[in-house]
Amino acid sequence: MLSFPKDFIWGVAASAYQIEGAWNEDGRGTSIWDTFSHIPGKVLNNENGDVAADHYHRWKEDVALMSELGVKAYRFSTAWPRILPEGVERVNPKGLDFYDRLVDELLRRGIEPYICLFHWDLPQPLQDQGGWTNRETASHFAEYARVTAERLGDRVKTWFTHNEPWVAAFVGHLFGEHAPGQKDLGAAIKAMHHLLLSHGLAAEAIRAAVKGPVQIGITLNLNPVHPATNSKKDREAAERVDLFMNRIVLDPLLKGTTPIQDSALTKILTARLIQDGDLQKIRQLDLLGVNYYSRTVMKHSNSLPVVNAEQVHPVGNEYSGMWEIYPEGMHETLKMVWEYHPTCELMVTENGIPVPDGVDFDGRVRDERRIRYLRDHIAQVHRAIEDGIPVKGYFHWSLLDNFEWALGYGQRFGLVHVDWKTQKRITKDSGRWFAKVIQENGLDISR
Ligand code: GCO
Repeated sequence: MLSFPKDFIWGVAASAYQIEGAWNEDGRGTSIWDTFSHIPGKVLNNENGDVAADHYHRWKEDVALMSELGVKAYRFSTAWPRILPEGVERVNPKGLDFYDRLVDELLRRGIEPYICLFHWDLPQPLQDQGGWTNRETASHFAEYARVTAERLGDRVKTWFTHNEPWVAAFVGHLFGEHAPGQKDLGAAIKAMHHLLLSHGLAAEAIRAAVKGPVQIGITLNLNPVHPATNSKKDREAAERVDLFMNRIVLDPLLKGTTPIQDSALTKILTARLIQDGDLQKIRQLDLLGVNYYSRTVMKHSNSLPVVNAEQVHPVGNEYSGMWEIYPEGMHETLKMVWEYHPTCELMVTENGIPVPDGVDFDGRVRDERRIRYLRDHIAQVHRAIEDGIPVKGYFHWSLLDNFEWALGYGQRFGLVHVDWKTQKRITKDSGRWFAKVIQENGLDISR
């Protein structure tokens, strides 16, 4: 049995746009993901989050499901457009009321609420003013943080400002595959900096709004970047990608520096972007959330500007619907971050696998692949703790099957199956398996 520390936190994670639905109900404003997903061709099968898992109406049933699993914590995001429909000024009371009821029900069930303020659903009116490429949005985010923390901060003690700001910046502004769907390196670099700056401004706003102790965190998509071969060209390509995927967020948050002024091109793009004092503001972190899914293997190529690298997919390994299965990368990532700059506690805030689960004749969902993925990755978390790395918790992605952004509903991540026609929930075998791990606070690797 691999036993975990007695205060280790076992949780599940989700995000507003991916599960809530009720996209235009009770005063919610439009987000950039409503706009983007309503444009034909942007999301597989033209699916969108209008209804999603209807969590906005089924939240009490979903909290009961968490309680049945024995989950100790729930990391969820609040929807900025539900709380401030125009992004600024006017507060929508029904939006705050929804999260107020959710927090109370979680606490009643003995489940600790962990709030993430931004999981990509920027209010459309702010996008109309330039969105994250506009420095003003960072200040508007701090105002949203203040309003939300003032209402919920008496009961919520851990606040993540952002979920994967790198994805919001680069997948949304350079690759164009996420909202707002831009394909502009300069826009992506501006968005990256303003997202990080907004983290610092929001940290100050939350500390001012919450009486008593509060933890400020951010969750980052981090993964080991390996060269396809041991050639100098491939090793240098991997180093460039590591800079643009991992160091571009870790340096500012953990060191108060930035690597994006190292290259001639980005030096031009960042001139006048990073103002005096910005990097000190960004460097405010009590807890770093690591979202780990897989590794990235890169070879030298001229296909991508600046990084001059191309991803390769090693043959012979197991793959899910979206990436390579690489459990040891969990340990490698946690070790990399801790050794990088050992300053703050770590949590695994997302880890999971998309599997096209089906319901068997007897009504069970026999998702053995997810159980194997969970077992192998949780064992790597245990290995990191054994190495003295302060990993304080593990949040599985996700409680429910949900809207997987540009891939729609085909990629199922839940411990609980959702029938998209009836909204019926069925706890999968992996859910019961995870419940046993929580109950035993340990992993029986023989199972
Ligand atoms: C992310 C996001 C989640 C995803 C999950 C599966 O990490 O991309 O935080 O919203 O749905 O990771 O891709």
